[in-house]
Formats: sequence, structure tokens, C-alpha cells
Amino acid sequence: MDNTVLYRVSEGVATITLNRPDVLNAFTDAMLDGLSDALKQAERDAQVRCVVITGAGRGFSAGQDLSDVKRREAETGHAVSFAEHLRHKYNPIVMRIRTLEKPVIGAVNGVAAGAGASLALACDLRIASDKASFVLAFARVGLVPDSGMNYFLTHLVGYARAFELAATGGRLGADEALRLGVVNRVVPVAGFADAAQGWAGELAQSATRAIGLTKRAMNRGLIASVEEVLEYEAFLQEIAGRTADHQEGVSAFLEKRAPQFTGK
Ligand code: LHQ
Repeated sequence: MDNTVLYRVSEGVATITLNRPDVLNAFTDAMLDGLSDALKQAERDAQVRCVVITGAGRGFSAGQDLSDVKRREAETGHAVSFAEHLRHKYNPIVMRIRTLEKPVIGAVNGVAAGAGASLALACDLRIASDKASFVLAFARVGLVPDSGMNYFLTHLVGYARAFELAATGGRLGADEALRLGVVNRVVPVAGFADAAQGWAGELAQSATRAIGLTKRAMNRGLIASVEEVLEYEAFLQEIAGRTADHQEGVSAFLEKRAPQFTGK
């Protein structure tokens, strides 16, 4: 992993920091590989019970590094296949975030544009600084939204609002994002990192196995029929019901004390 993506684990929380602050953490191939590796590491490490993705400096991520595309085209003498680039680099990252059985928080410290905004929306939860914004930059450069944006934004805000944002390439500020339900929380930029870590810390102390299963259940819920969801819930509850955390949760309730969850 090169230093364009930083990875740190502390008290059950893996923090992945996109680290090309001079260009608002725009993505190069190496950085996308680094992000993918970091997510794999967080997935494998049983100590990790919550993941935070954030950006260094004043941006979250400005999406694809557009100069990098131009540079590669100049070097090779032929056009980069965007379809292949998405299939091989961005899409697997989005799927990894969605299938990772641990909560993933997008800690949107500043502007999130293009595929950077898609990445933030792929996370399960979002906390934004009051300086953050979402820019659906795709239309501004003559492209369609990608990296899951057409799925995530339409589900979050409905078709008409999503379409308007995409078609105009407009900027959605933090407060408006909160009002529309695009982010869960907005906090002042001064205490932002601590607020994000605090929230992640709470999740990392909870019954994280059940939360991972909840993520599976809700992702299925977005696309399945009521009947299928009911059956899937029964299947997952069988698993959750056999966890140590379920036993601990019930014991703590009956003994009128706070539960001590281990994520097992
Ligand atoms: C950048 C970038 C950037 C390079 C800021 N690249 N340098 C997927 C697969 C395949 C192909 C194509 O695309 C995709 C998906 C996508 O992500 S398409 C969308 C790509 N992203 C954009 O079009 C966003 C471009 N950036 C912007 O519109 C602005 O920079 C935003 C609105 C994000 C922020 O504006 P400001 O706060 O005014 O900052 P700035 O524009 O001054 O940027 C700061 C620096 O970062 C600047 O460099 P400089 O040397 O002048 O200081 C920018 O050139 C650089 N930068 N985004 N994507």
C-alpha cells in the first residue's frame, strides 16, 4: 500500500484516510488499489468492528483524477476504457463496502465530488462536517453518474431530486444533505474527526455481528419482495440468535446492567 491511502486500527475502529490532499484526494489507480487493500484488511481483521473512510486535508475526494486519465492516454496513445476502469477498480470497491459485514461510516470532512461522492454514498452511514458538500460533477465533464450513484442517491432522496442533482451537477451543502437524508449527522469542522471516531467507537462496542447481519438484511430489503425479506430475516435471526452477544444482551437486560458485547 503506498501512502496515498492511510490505514490505522485503534480500539476496534479501522480508519482509512484518502491521502492526496493537494488534489482533494482525487483517485489514481494506485490509490484505488490501496483503498481496496485497506477494505480487505478491515474485513479480515476480527479486531476491527467498525470502519471509517475519510479524507486528508480540506476534501473528502474529488473522484477520478482527471489529469491521470489524460496522462495515461498521452503515454499509451489510446483512450482509457472507462467501462473497464469502472469494472476493475471502482465497482469492486463499492461492492466490498456493501458486503463488508461491519458498519462503514463515510466521514465526509469536505467536498465529495464525482466518484468520491459515490464512495461516500456507498457507506452505511455518513457524518459530514459543516464544510462538507456533495458535487455530482459527472454532468459537468459530460459523463453519467457511476460507482453506484444511480442506485444510492435515488434510494436516498427519490428519483426527481436525484435526477436534478445529477443533471445540473449542482453542489449539495451539508445542511441540505442532512435535510434530505443524504447524511446522518452534521458537526462543526473543528470537532469533526473526534465526532466521527466517537460514533465509530460506539458502534465498535456494540453487538457488531448482529449489525453485520442487519446490513445484509437491509441490503436485501432494498431489492426483494416482502415474502423474500421475511424468509431472509428468519434465516439471519437464526444466526444472530446463536451469537454470544445475543446471550449477553439478554442477560444484561434481565440483570439490569449495561451489556459487554464482544462482537462474537
Ligand atoms: C483535481 C480534481 C480531479 C484532478 C480537483 N482530478 N485534479 C470514473 C471512471 C472513469 C473515468 C472518469 O470518471 C469516473 C468517475 C468520476 O469521478 S468523474 C468526475 C471527476 N471529478 C470531477 O469532475 C471533479 C473535478 N473537481 C471539481 O469540480 C472541483 O475541484 C471541486 C468542486 C471538487 C472542488 O472545487 P474547489 O474547492 O474550488 O477546489 P479546486 O477546483 O481549486 O481544486 C483544488 C485542486 O485539486 C486543484 O489543483 P490546483 O493545482 O489548481 O490547486 C484541482 O485541479 C485539483 N483537483 N479535482 N478530479
